[in-house]
Amino acid sequence: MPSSNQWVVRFSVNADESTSRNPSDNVRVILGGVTIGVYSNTPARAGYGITYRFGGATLPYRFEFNSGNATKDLHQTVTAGVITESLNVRVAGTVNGFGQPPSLSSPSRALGNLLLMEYAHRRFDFDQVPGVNSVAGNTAFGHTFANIPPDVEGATLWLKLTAGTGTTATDTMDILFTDTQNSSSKSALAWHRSLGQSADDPGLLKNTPWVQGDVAIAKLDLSALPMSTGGTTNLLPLIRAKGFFDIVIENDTGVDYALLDMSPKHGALNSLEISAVDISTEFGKAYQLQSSEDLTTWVNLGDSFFGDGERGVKLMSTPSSKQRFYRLVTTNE
Ligand SMILES: [Ca+2]
Ligand SMILES: [Ca+2]
Repeated sequence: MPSSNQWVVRFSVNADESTSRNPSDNVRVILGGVTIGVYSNTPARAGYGITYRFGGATLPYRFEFNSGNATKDLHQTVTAGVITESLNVRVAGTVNGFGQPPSLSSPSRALGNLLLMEYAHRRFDFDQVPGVNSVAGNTAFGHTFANIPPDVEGATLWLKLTAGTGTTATDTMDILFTDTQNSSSKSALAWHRSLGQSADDPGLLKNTPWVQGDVAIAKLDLSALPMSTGGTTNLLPLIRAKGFFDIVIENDTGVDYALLDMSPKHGALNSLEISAVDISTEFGKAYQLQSSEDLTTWVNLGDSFFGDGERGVKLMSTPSSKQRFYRLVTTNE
């Protein structure tokens, strides 16, 4: 892979759709030397979609197929891993579970003015939890993501939040577009939610009140932000037009980090696609591996081969990230 900072790999582990599905079968997925999950051949679901983010130039990967019934059938499959460059990830603060010392947030000048004039009159930084370690309560956190490209196609905002010691049940999150015209007015406000359930909001993070010690990760699609009244709102047109947006959390809730993931740049040069299927064969029989996108039309994958009586894993490159099914047929019965 080209040397790059941020990559996203997406792939799926699919269940065995043959008659011999065994719930004790599983696939252990190891990426970069770390087990990221063990995915069971659960009858209740067809598969698992997995997204994993990593940095650096290479990603060692290993799939361990574990089966309780090593018959000649297909077991689970790992299909169509797609790796895309995700250069447009910005992390504000540090992803460290509210580690100390605090990371500085950087509200724009206009947002800084607004925080002082219309919010809590004092602001706090990442990793500062109101009421904890001498951080004052009834204060506000603000950060501005600036210099957003005008052609951004999608944006997901991740925030890790924890409730401090004050009256957190009234705590809120706002997204604003505070510029010089709006620097002393909440007319810049574009979206507003209560973190937990409140009188006029079912709760962004919880459907019960947000209370001291609660920790949650908010994952917010900025093209479909959930509103308290139901439905969603799309802030992307405004984000494209303004080139920035502001986040405000108030007033007794701390923020570990804010991560903005703009649409990954998809491109053939920067993608790598792999599939792995788990097969078992009987000695001396001829087999042909086939794949299908619709379970109706099947095409041969590679040449037919003779079974050796062992279980094994076949790796192959695949032409697209579409859902794909696999089967193993015998050709000399
Ligand atoms: Ca409060
Ligand atoms: Ca942090």
